[in-house]
Amino acid sequence: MKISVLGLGYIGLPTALLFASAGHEVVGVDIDKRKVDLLNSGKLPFQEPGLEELFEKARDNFRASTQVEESDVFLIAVPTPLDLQTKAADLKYVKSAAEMIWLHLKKGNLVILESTVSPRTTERLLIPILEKSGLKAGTDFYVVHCPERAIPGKTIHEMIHNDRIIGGITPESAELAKELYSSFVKGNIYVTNATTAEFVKLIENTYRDVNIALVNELALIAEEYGINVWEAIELANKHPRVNLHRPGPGVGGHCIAIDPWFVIQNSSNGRLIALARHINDTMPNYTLRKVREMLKGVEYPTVTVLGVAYKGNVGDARETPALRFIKLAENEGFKVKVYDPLVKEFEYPLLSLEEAVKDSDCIVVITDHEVFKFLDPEKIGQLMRHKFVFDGRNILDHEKWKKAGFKIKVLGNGKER
Ligand code: SAJ
Repeated sequence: MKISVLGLGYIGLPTALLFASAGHEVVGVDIDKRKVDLLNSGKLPFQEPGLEELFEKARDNFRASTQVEESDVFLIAVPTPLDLQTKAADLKYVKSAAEMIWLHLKKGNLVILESTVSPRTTERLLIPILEKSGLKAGTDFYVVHCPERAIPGKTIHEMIHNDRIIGGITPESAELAKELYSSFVKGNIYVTNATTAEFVKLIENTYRDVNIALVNELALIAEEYGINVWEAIELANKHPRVNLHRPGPGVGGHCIAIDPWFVIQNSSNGRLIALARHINDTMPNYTLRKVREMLKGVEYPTVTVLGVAYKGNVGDARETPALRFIKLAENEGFKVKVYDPLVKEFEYPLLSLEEAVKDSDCIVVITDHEVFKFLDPEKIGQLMRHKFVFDGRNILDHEKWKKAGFKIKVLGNGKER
């Protein structure tokens, strides 16, 4: 098959390379000429475990281009960001991808939408654009929504091994796409209709968001009762049907914090989902409140943020709760310094550990990077002005830090009062 993949981002590029390494002829299309040139010269625009090896394997069957050309299959993997004003999916990239495709559409082609969208987008937005070709969806060409489900940091492994949901506008569309994905997917592939598939993708992330909101709320309640929520969660999870998530200083990334809005954008319901979003969105405010309490009396306080990636062990800072925390802290007159050994690009200067802790009053752990467990509190303490730590993820060895003279607060630990 000749496959054109539109959008060479975190999902589109690995998907294109997986199809290419399975023997298909793949053209990766992106409007960013720099990215296209980079790929054609054998370089990757971003890092992800296993991507380099995959690129090597796929190179003979893969090339990048800024133009769409005739193909058997067109796969759309463009971003669908949240429109902050309407709290709905911004579909401008899906629209422009579809506009590029219909000009080259032929009888028997398959069009796949992988981008995350709100229910009915395939039917109501994508198909009418494709039918500008004069061909009829479901009769002349095939259309499916096949949401990606891979987690950053393990994208390639999960793309191969996770189960997949394919929603066809007709059963034939779904079967055709199923056969195609079978060329590299080792998990089970389940078929349904397009609107259900759109909904399924969204409710997976909504499930996670609502569950995280639950533990975040429990963390606040536990503090009031003088309970350590981490101990309580561990004990509750001994129950065979309970699996509580981990509280934290906020929920970031381009999925969990966004997709719940797409579920409710065209629904008259969704109070719980919206409330969960609000609880998670305001965790950075709560974190700052706790830090302020710790630093009461300290003049012109400086805090050091440990970790600006949106989650542990990745270098991705998109929609990170750290940014909200930093902005709120600056608004209140805090000086903020940032240390994250995994992140390469950020709105604020990324300092060395020594620079970041020098003359600081408090370390605030926002991201649960594994490497933070191995920091040396003795050395760090010698550089700081005051020795306070707020551990928003409960990842540090608190006894070790206390021994080095630090006063520690852990999010959700009410036993510390
Ligand atoms: N988080 C918590 N507590 C937890 C788990 C996560 O505070 O117990 C926070 C993280 O720190 C992070 C955010 O939530 O800020 C999201 O992280 P995540 O690891 O839950 O998810 P993502 O956004 O990296 O990837 C999710 C995955 N979805 C699910 O697990 C249902 C992934 O499988 C999806 O493919 C991806 O969204 C996506 O692209 O939609």
